Amino acid sequence: MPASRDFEEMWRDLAPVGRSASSGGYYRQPWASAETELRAWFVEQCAARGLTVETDGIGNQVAWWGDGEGPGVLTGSHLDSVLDGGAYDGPLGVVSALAALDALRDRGVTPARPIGIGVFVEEEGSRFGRACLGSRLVTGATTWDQAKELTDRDGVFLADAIAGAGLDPSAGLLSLDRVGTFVELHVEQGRDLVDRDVAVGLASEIWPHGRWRFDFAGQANHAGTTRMEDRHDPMLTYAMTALAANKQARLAGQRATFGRLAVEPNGTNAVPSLVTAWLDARASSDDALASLVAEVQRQADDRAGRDGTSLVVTPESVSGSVVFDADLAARLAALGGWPVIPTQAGHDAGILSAAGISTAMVFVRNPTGISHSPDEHAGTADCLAGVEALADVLAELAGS
Ligand code: HGY
Ligand code: MN
Ligand code: MN
Ligand code: MN
Repeated sequence: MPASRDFEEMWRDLAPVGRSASSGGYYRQPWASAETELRAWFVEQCAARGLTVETDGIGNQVAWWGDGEGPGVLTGSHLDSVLDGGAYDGPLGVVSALAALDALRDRGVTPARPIGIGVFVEEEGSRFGRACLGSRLVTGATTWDQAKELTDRDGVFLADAIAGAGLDPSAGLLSLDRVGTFVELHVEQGRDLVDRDVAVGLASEIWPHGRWRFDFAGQANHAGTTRMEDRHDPMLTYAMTALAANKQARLAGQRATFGRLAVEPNGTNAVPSLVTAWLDARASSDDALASLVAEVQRQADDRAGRDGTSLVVTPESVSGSVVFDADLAARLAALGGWPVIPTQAGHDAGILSAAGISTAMVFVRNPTGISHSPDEHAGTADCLAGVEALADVLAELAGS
C-alpha cells in the first residue's frame, strides 16, 4: 500500500500533472488524461489511509472515514481546471481534506459522525460548458437527459468522453443521503484576505452568475472588395457588444467577461459569417444580474439592427444567489476568529447549498489575488493554516 503523504509531498505529487511547460498553467480538463490521473491519485491516497473510494458513473468520488451514526460531514472540492489554470483552484480543497483527516487522526479525534472526502467532476465547465456539472448532476440541478447531448470543442459527446475515461454513466450518480453538512476549502480567488492580512476566511455568500451564448450572424464577404458601408459584419456587432458589456458592468459595479470566442470561417481575408461569444456575467443580486444581462442584450440587439446582422442569445448554467447559513458561518468563524467574506466565484459548495445541504466554505489566502491563471498562488504556511482550520471545522461539525 502506498504510504500516505503529508501536505507538501501530496502537493509535489500533483504539481507536474497537466502542467504546461510553456505557460506553467494547468490543463486538467475532465475525462482527459491529466484529470483522470489525478482521480486515480486520489484513490491511492485514500487507500493509503485505509479509505475506500466510491466512484460514480461519471467520475465523482467520495470516501468515508468513521462509522459513527447520523448525517456525515463531507469535505472536498474538484480536481479539474480551467484552460491554463492555476494549481490551487480545486486541488487545494482535495489535498487539504486528506491532510485535515491526517491531522484529526494525529490529534486522536474519533469523529462521532462520519467524515467524507469528495471530488466533483467538471466543476469549471471548461470542457462541456456547464459549470459544476458533476455536482449539478448529483443534486439533480441538471438531469442526465439535459447533459448527455453536450459536446466539447471537438464535437465529442459528454457520454462518449466519460466512457472514454473508462466510466459508465449508466452506473448512476453519488448519493448525498449521508451528507448532513458540506465544507469546501478553496483558495481565495481575490484579494480580500490579502487586504485583511489574514491567512484563512469563511464564505458568507456566492454572487449569482451565469454564462450566456451570443451567436452573431452576418454576411460573409471579401475583406478587400467589400466597402465598409456595404458590410454586415458580425465581428463588429460582437465588438460593440463586448464594449457595452464592459461599460455596463463598470457602471453597475458588477462583472461581465467575454473570454471565449469562435469565429466562422475564421479566415484573415473574409468578413466572418458567424461570431459566437460567451458572456460570463456576475452580480451582487439576482435582480442586478438580470438587469445587467438584459441591458447588454438590449444594446447588442440595437447594434445588430444597425449592422444588418442578427443575434441569438442562449442562457447556459445560470446560478442564483447563494447565501450560506450565517449561524453556521458565525459558529465556525469563532473557532479561529476568521473573517466571513463574499465571493464572486462559483463552487460546488454553492450547488450543494442550493440543493438544501447545510454548507460552509473555508478560504485560504492567495497573495496574488489572481485566479484562473498560472499566476494563482497560495503560500505553504497559509495552506497548512488552512489544513488546521479545516481540521478544526471538521472536528467541530463531526463531534469527537
Ligand atoms: O467560474 C467560477 O467562478 C469557478 O471558479 N468555477
Ligand atoms: Mn475556478
Ligand atoms: Mn474552484
Ligand atoms: Mn481570393
